[in-house]
Formats: sequence, C-alpha cells, structure tokens
Amino acid sequence: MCGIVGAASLRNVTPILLEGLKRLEYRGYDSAGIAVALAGQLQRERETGKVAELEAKLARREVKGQLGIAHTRWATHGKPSRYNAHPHMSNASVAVVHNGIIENHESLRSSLQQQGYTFHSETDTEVIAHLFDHHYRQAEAPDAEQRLLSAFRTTLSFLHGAYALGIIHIEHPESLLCARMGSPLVIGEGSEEHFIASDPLALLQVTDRFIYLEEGDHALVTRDACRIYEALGSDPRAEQARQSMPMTTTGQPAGSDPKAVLEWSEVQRPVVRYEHGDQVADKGEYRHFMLKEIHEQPRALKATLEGKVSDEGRLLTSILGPGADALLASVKQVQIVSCGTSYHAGLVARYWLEGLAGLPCAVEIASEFRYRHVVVPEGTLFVTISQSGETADTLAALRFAKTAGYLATLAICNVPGSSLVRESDLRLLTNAGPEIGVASTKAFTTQLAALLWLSVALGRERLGEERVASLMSDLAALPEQVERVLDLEPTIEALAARFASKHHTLFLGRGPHYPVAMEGALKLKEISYIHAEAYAAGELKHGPLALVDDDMPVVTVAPSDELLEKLKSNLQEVRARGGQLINFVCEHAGLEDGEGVHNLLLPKVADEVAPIVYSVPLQLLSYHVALVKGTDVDKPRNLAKSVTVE
Ligand code: HGA
Repeated sequence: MCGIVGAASLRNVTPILLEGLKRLEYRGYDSAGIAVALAGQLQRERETGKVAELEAKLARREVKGQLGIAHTRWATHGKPSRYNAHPHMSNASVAVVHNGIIENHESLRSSLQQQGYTFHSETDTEVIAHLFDHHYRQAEAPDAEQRLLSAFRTTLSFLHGAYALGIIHIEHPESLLCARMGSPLVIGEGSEEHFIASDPLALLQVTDRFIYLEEGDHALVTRDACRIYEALGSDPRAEQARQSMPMTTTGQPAGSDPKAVLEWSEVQRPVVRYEHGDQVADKGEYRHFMLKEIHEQPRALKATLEGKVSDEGRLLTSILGPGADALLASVKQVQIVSCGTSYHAGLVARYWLEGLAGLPCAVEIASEFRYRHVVVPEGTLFVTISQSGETADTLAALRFAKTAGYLATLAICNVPGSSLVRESDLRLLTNAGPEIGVASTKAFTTQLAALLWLSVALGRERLGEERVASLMSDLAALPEQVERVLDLEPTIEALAARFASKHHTLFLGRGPHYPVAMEGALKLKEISYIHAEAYAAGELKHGPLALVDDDMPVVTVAPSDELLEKLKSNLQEVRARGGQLINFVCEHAGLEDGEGVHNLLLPKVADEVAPIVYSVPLQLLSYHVALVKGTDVDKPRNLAKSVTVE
C-alpha cells in the first residue's frame, strides 16, 4: 500500500526520504514522488515504476532542502501514472502526500473547480492540496503559525474518509503538517530533526524513537519540536465509523459538509523505542524475503510461545493484559474477524476453539462483518487477527465492535505499537519479527500457534491439567518439526516443476486442513498467478469434479487424522478422472506413489499442530512454482503489504 515519509532537519533531507521510500517498497506500489522546500520554492519530482527510477531522475536534477515529503503510491483513484503520483500540489505553494481514500472527493472537486481551481490528476488526494490552499488564503490568524494550523484544521474538517497526511507550504520552510484518521502515521524523533512516516520501518536508518499518532490527531512538526493536537468535543473514531458507512442516516451519500467544529487541545503522546533492530534491508543468504521468512519459522514460532507458558507447563495468561484471567473465564463464545491469510488462520482456529475449548465460534471477513447488522450473543469475545495491526477493514470492524456490546476485544497481531493492539482490551503478540514478503508466511503460522495457545487458555478447565500440559508440549515441539519439513525443500522444488505449464489448480483438505488448503491456494495465486481454488474434499462431487482432467493438478493436504480414510476416497474420485494428485501426506498414511500420484511424505505430528506443520510445505510449493514461472515473488503484481485502505 501507499507509503509516506517526511523530514524536517538541518541536513539535506532528500537522501533520507529516498531511503525511507526504499524501505517501504516491500508494501507494493506503482509510482513514487518527492517534494522538497528550498529557497522559496517547492521542488517536486515524480516517476512511475520503482523508487530507483525516481532516484535516477533526482541524480539528473538536484533536489535538495531541509524540509520535504515523499510517497510511494498504490493507486485507488486514478490509474498508476506520473500525473497521478503524489505529492500533489496547489498553486506551486502546497504539496501533499496522502494514504487512504477521501470519500467525498467528487463533491469537493466540483466546489473547488467552481472556485477556479484546475485539477491535474484523477486522484481523490488532489482535493486536499487545493482545499488547503483555499483555506490558507482565507485564514485570518494572529501569527503565521496559527494561520497554517487554522487552514489545516479547516481542511481536515471537510475530509470524509480515511487519511494519513503530510503537507508542506512554501511560506513555512521549517514546518511539516501531518494528521491521521484511519491510516497509520508515526513521528520519528531524531537529534535536532524530526520525521514522519506511515511505518516506523521507513525511518530506522535515522531513529529508533517513535510517537504513534492516535486516531484524529494532527501535528505540527519542525526540526526542533513536534506539537500534537487531539480533537475535543467529538469522538473522531465514532466520526470515522459513521463516515465509513456508504450512506448517511438520511439515505444521502456522504457529502462535502464540514464535520462539527472541533476544539483542539495539545497532547503529549509517549515516545516508544523500536526494539526489533533494523533487519528490514537484509535478505541475508536468501534470494527473496519470502524464502527467508519461510525459513525463519522455527525461530518465529519459538518467539511466539515465549512468555506464554511457564517452565512447569502452566499457561501465563497475564501476557494478554490486565484482568485477562477473569475475562477468559466469562467467555461464552468467540467471534473472529480478519482478512486474507489472517482470515484463514481464524477458520483453522474455529476447529480448536470448538474442539478444545468447547466454545461456539464464528469467523468472518472484516469487510463483510463491518457492514452487517450483527446480533451479539451474550459473553462473546471479539477477536481480530492482523499481521500489521493496521488492516483498514479489520480496524474498522474492531471500532464498530467496541460499540456493539461484545464482552471484550482481543487482537492477535505481529506489531506491538499498531492501532489494533493499542485499541483492543487484550492483545496476543505473535513476535514473528518484521514480515517483508507480500505473501504472508511466518505471520500465518505464528498466528496459528497463538490461536492454538488461546484455545487451550480458554479451555483450561474443560481440558484438565494433563491435557493442557500435553498440548503445550505439542506446541513446544513445533519449531523442530517445522525444521524437519524445511529439509524437504529440494523434493518440493522438484514437484513445483510440474506446475510450469498449468493455469488452474485445485487444493483439497478436510477439517482444519480445509482452511490450510485455502491458504495454500491463496499463496499459489498470489505469487505465481496460477488460478487456484480450495475445496473441502467432501464438496468435490458437488461441482468442482467437473473441472478435473489429466491437465489438472490437485493438491491435497492429508495428515494422518480421523478424516484420512474419507479423504482417500476423494483422491480416488480425482484419479478416476485422470487428475494429477500432489499429496502432502503423513508418512504413516499408507499412500503410495503411482501414475499421476505424487506424495510428499511429512513427519507424523500431533493432530492439533498438524495445520501449522502442513502449511509450511504449501508455502514452499508456491515459492518454487513462482520461481519456475519467473514472477516477482516478494512484490507480486497488483498486491500490497498491509492493506491500509478499505
Ligand atoms: N487514494 C490515493 C491514495 C491511495 C492509497 O492510500 N493507497 O494505499 C490515491 O489513489 O492516490
């Protein structure tokens, strides 16, 4: 998704901004741009394609200054092109970078056009630049700084939708304005310099001290200071939840009226030290971040479990936050809400929550849940899952849930300072370390480990001490079991060659391995662009069997569990139609290679942890198929990491 970097310093900020953009490249983008203030001028450069192309352009035309903003764009409004790339400018005096979507951009655009503003792009963002210019010209204030802030606040009051913003103005060559509503933004503290970014990773080369803006905050940042203001008199989150509804209560689309006039008050936000080190730029010995992250899983799983189980095998639930024990004891059911890969983790967890904890569990995609009139049964724990903790739909679902009568909210997340974590009552951190590859791998398996731990924590009484201890030792054995699966990579690489000329694939599984198959199919389509569908194996003859012929690879997830015999019958149905079976199968399952049947034998593992272990070879399969296909593994086309727009 889009990335923002900004800097106010005594040194030339262009190299800092460019390095910041490079560090955000992993998120996926289509164009990049920069604007720097120098000697009464705003210099701007934009380019489609990679940041390296912008950098090459900047090598030909020197753009230097002590104040600047930069952006990588992932288009939502207007095609990827140089003229749609940010920063957007107004009257050569204002430059704006924006993440998010301005929902009332059409009505704002037409009223600005009526006032004489000419638009040079198709984006929603450009309205912000002109709106700011318009209000700056109109603003009356006792001093220059008040004028700047007043124009900014009036501009913000007209924006409906989601934004993280960075704005500079030609008459204020030391001031960087920023704001957050629905898209993340941090301020980085340096020594006599300050920065802004949509993700702290963009600034780790210059600082490890960050202030996370809260929803509705705006700030005036200079090299010496940053002043943050929060809105008083109206809850900006409730306001945002209201705006995210497509229609107002009168049935009219959200229009261009300003929000109720807000009072602002200066606020201190804590400075948080980033403690994961600066590992972002480094692929180490690996060819791709995705491969590195697949191989990091044993270590990541160990880190996920650290601090959650005592040496005697006792569950340390206090890690979830204050009052966790009493809360867990009163849970009667669970509602999980998430997107993409995290949704698949939730679907697997349903089997654990029902089977181990004996709790009814519903799992839903956040973008559907947030617009439904949900009925909340008493005692329901609301669980969100997100790698970044900034996934726009999941975050909006959480904010809605907080007003809907749930017992409590719990976030399962990889990023400690993220919005999801900060805004939930309880938190379960996966501690997988930064995930750079767009296709999620270690974030998924660590989410699964955290969810299994949570299911046991919720089912403690029911399961009894002995069963809890045995499940904890199954979890503790995971890093070593995953290590053994990683050793199978050469065999999986050989299997991948079979997909070279294929356009469609079916993935089959049963029980918790059905969502594992869904995740396997998602991974394959994300990075190899082969069309892949997952089915519960029992559904095969209700439709998808019609697709099977001798050109159709069918990937099955077949651990040795109580459903194995039923799955074997489904495999016969595929073979009888000439389908090519690629089975990820337990070494004790008694399946043998034969014509059109290729088995990858996996170690026997406990039933509960099998979904975690079996996810790993599917990741390796997708990775090696993508290599055979020659696609961009870490940055697949059209996709972005951390989906911060709705
Ligand atoms: N709506 C803006 C910014 C898009 C964005 O935040 N993507 O992640 C545009 O289309 O330029």
